[in-house]
Amino acid sequence: VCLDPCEKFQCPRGKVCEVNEKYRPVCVCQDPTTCPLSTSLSERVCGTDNKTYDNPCLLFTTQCALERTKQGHRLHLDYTGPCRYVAPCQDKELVQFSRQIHDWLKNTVVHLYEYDIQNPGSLTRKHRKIVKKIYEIHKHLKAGNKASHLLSNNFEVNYLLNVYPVHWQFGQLDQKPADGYLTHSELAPLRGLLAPVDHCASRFFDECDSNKDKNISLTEWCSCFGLKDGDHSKELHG
Ligand SMILES: [Ca+2]
Ligand SMILES: [Ca+2]
Repeated sequence: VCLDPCEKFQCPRGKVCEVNEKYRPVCVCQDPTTCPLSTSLSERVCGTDNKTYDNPCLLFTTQCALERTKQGHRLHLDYTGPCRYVAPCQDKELVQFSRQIHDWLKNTVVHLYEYDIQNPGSLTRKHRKIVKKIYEIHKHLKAGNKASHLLSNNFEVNYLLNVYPVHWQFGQLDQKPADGYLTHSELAPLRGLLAPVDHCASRFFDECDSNKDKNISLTEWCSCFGLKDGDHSKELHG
């Protein structure tokens, strides 16, 4: 009895394994009619084409059928749930959205330090040292003190308060692979979190890729948050 070559062969979503004439496993587009019938509305997802699909299987089989076309290249899962009417995001709102996300990242870094106090070892030593500094500057600022005396210069204060959180988030997302670029799937967790709650999220992430090569570089990412080259081209030492 021969082993089925497809038995341990994994295909990406939207594709199924087939045995070809050389008895080798190959991935081919899955027939959409073989997708499980959705009995629950909760399986619906919204694609980046702003169409609602009854379940992720239908979206991924459509994506496969459109593969190598411009349309298919742009089709991804945008968020779970049916597509909502999204009011166009105005320029002013986009700037405000970027500020809000920036503030949220800054707060996240402060909370990281608080979390690490409760759960020691969650941060690396180098990371904790920086996060602790940020935490302390925040405490001083809250108390109405000027923070700049804590550090040698304003570049350092600006780096820690404004730039580091943006770099940190980039590093958190840039994992598969960690190559200095964010792909659509690396961004998906953040996009999926923000897109359903803010109508500027999609525009923000799309425009972040300013050279339209489908990847977001660290420089592009930083300029999305209004950071200038001079703010982040230097790394902090010590
Ligand atoms: Ca990457
Ligand atoms: Ca790019």
